[in-house]
Amino acid sequence: MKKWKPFGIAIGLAMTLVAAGCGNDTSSSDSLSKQVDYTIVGIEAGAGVMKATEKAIEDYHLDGWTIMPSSSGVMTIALEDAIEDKKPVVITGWTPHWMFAKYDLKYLDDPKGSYGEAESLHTLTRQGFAEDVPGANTVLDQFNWEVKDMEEVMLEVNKGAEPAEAARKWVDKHADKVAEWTKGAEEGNGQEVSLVYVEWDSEVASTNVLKVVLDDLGYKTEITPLDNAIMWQAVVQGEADATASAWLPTTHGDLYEQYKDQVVDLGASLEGARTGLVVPSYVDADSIEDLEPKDN
Ligand code: PBE
Repeated sequence: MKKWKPFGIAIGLAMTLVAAGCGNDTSSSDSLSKQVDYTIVGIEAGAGVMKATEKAIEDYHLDGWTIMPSSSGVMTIALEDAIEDKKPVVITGWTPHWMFAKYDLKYLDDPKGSYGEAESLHTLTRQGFAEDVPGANTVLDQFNWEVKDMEEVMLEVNKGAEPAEAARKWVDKHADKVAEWTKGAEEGNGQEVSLVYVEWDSEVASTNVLKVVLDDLGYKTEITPLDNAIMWQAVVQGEADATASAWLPTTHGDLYEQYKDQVVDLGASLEGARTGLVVPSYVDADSIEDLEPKDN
């Protein structure tokens, strides 16, 4: 799967460039909406923020706007390219994310609430996991950190560290916090634990940290990246033990409604998350209401 990633990025990037209006006659005196060619640079098609953006386009009557699906990696490349040229760009963004530490960015206000209120990241397990592997379940249940913790791991990865290395470094540095998660948890004896996630930078961070903590406690943790909908199904069907990648109540609200009786919700591991439309601070817009429909 990894092998094909650069290929995917190249294709996605080509799409980005085409859609970002190469060959389009825009000038800096045009409105922001025209300059970005009425296009929002999105991420993976199955992401909740993509659905929320479709809703925003309806809620704000942004007729003629397109959300370009790509990947989380391609989206950040499009953002970096725009910032280098000081050009406008509108992306689907979320917090926690390293991009807010690296660049000067802002969320566009969302007075109609298309993206919901503050989000929490929940940990879900398959039914029966607590009985089968109680020690690991205790850790997953007690797993709880803050936006700044997750961002610390994400920044390391963005600087080039392997996710596993960045996770190890964070765990070693925050032994007190980790001790709260493992408190009272039975040690493992090589039992396997399978965690599924989506390759969003935030979920790469949480899942790799959980793997280090569970492995240190004697479990043998396998982590597998999947498409969002398939990830939920894997836990529902018991093919995977758990995920820490559920964004609630809005982002994955539809999946939660569909599956809530077939999974065990261990509650939030992180509060104060958020999704929305994000632009560089130099962009002349503060609200989604400042975007204009395409008139033709
Ligand atoms: N995200 C990051 C996900 C949840 C985690 C905001 C890209 C989504 O939109 O589904």
